Amino acid sequence: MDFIDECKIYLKAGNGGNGCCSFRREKYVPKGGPDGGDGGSGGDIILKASPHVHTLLDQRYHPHYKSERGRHGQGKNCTGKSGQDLVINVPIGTLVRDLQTDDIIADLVKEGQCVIVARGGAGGKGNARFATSTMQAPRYCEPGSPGEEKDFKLELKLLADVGLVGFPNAGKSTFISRVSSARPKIADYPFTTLVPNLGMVRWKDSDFVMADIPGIIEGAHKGVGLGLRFLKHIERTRLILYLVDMSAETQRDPREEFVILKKELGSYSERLLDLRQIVVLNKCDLAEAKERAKEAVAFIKDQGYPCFAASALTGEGLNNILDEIVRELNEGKVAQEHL
Ligand SMILES: Nc1nc2c(ncn2[C@@H]2O[C@H](COP(=O)(O)OP(=O)(O)OP(=O)(O)O)[C@@H](O)[C@H]2O)c(=O)[nH]1
Ligand SMILES: [Mg+2]
Repeated sequence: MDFIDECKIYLKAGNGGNGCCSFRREKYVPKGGPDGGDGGSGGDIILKASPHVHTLLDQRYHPHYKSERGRHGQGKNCTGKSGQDLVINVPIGTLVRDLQTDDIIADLVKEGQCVIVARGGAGGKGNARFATSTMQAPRYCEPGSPGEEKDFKLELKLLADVGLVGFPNAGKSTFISRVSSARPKIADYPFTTLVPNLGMVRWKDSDFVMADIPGIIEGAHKGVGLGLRFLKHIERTRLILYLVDMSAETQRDPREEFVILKKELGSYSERLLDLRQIVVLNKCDLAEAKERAKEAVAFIKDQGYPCFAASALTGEGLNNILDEIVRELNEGKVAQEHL
């Protein structure tokens, strides 16, 4: 399934129905009064955050939506039926922007959260409403008002607590599959992961959501590799977990790898570097990796980051990392409560 995280949509809410101009006509009632009913209102268009939708695929392929118009009023004081509202389900984490102004209209972050993005037009009044003591037989009625029509941009930013960041092939997908329910594709070549994966982690008494995103390489901020566009999916996380490949295969100095990752994140958004960050030196089941890890641990700890040598493949060292993640997430929560 394609993973679509941006799209444009055009919405047209239903027009209101027209009011009706009519007079009571009955045998033996020579001058029946006005009895034209009001038009019904047009349906609204509503965006709703649903846990059953995971991408903006539907909206990308069907970018036009219309809700039902209100029915016209009728004689005998019959009000027209209102048009039905149209509810469009979008993934949790969808940001709604006005396409013209780029203003944020809504950020749908909770299950079931709704926003009316286009209001249906009001129904017009029927002539019965215009009758007064001096004007007993009004021959006019109102047309319905038009429903709102607008273009929007939808942008999905996943909601996760922890984001995995690393070069391609560092073992991010292996890591998430080891600690969570996620089962992404894992393979021995770069750019195996092309779309983000979310995984639910249960560790001791805590639950949190982890996001695995495609790998990042030097120059990603200039579009090299898959670029940095997937970083938007970790913008809302509270903690970044860097995975650095310690195997000799990479032919890169792991310290340099870490510096490049940070630089790329910073060039996407300085704010990412304000998040809590933990570094995992991965593939330490390999003898050569263990050796290389010693120097790297010192270098990274010197810069003030918690750093762990581990193996996503064998599971070695993962318990300590999960403990640290939970500790940092809880500390973050406490800090927020005191703001
Ligand atoms: N020896 C060893 N191999 C590992 C470890 N973790 C991952 N690998 C291997 O490294 C390769 C890449 O793993 P992935 O989990 O697909 O890496 P990734 O970071 O998700 O890669 P991309 O999706 O391309 O960014 C696979 O062949 C894994 O089996 C580890 O701890 N030790
Ligand atoms: Mg992967």
